[in-house]
Amino acid sequence: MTTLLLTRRQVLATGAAMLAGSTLARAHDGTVHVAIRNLAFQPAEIEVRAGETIEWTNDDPFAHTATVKGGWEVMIPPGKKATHVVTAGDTVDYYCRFHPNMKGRIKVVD
Ligand SMILES: [Cu+2]
Repeated sequence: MTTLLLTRRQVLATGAAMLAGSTLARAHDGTVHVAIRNLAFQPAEIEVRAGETIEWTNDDPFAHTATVKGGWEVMIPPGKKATHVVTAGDTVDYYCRFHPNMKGRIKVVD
């Protein structure tokens, strides 16, 4: 029983650490970098300010997109980079049109 509780706490602590790590991709030069590798946005969640640029680098050998349903879309060819300038209303979830399991989130902060 005690062992089980400890295990649960350890699992919760690990999850919290992973969440904290996901928001560490803050920009210092006005550009936030997101890598695309093995069908995943890395990091999947980023925080940006309005006016900053998100730059995706596609390290996979096939095309991806960053697509916001009902909003904008950026095409990222294999081996290339593509950018999007963040606007104030851009707190959005996005995905890849070709691989809908690829998901990312952009949070605009002040
Ligand atoms: Cu894709």
